[in-house]
Amino acid sequence: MMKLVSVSVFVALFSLPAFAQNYQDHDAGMLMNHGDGHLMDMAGGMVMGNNSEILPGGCDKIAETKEITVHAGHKYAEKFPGRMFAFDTQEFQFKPCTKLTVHFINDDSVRHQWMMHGLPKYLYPKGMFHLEVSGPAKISGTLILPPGDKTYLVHCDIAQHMEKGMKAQLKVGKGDGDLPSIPNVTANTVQDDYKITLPELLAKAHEEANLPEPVVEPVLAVKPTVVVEENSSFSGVTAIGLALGILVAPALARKFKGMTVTEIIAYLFDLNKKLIELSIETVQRLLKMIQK
Ligand SMILES: [Cu+2]
Repeated sequence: MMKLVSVSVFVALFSLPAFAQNYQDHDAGMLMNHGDGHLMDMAGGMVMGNNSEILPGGCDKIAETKEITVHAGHKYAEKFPGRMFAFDTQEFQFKPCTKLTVHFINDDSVRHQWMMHGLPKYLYPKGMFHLEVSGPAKISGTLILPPGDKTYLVHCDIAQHMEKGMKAQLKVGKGDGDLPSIPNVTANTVQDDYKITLPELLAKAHEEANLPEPVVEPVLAVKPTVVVEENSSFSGVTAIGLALGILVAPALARKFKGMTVTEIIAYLFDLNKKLIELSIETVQRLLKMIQK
């Protein structure tokens, strides 16, 4: 029995770090100030558009002081089918002129951002307020929200992270509408469908695009004996090549040196055939363009 107890204690002791997630804290005091509210540290933590003092135009005073903690990570997307990354909150709402401090916790071992767009550019470089860190880590920043009712996009701008679900909206006042494809808040712009088959999907796309019936290629009465490769770059590139070839015909004469008369005739015949095929193809293409 004692043995079992000591084993359990041993196991419990060693599994503790697994329960207590260790976040690297990117303390604001450790961040280097690059001016313009751009703070950075050597460990890759970054804050852009940090502003805890200057009131945006139209704000007489700070209406409220708020603090939020937002988590980012793969696990928050588990409840959203087809999504890979998410914030733990998809929608935020604050009074105009709120002084907002965001504590951003990245639970993943990749880089994530909490990036807000559309802010006044005279106060926020590129109109952005932006927290970014490679996880697991925590980073904090402060901004003062502008006046007026407006909905701001918040997302992670790392390639494909927003498309995979890391997207939210922040409404100041009543906001001015909803953004699409926010997990659990608004419908996806392109709805995933896991049951449809590929031919059905193609037919549907065809129907939605309202395309005419596919045009059947006209069949030539006399088929060319040599099939020219169906290559879109053929006509243009080859035409230029042939034109150049004709222009430098005297130089070609050297090519024929040592060839028998029969070989030269065969070569010219082949070239002529190619030219005819090319013109047939060009006419076909032109006809197709006219039909469209
Ligand atoms: Cu991300």
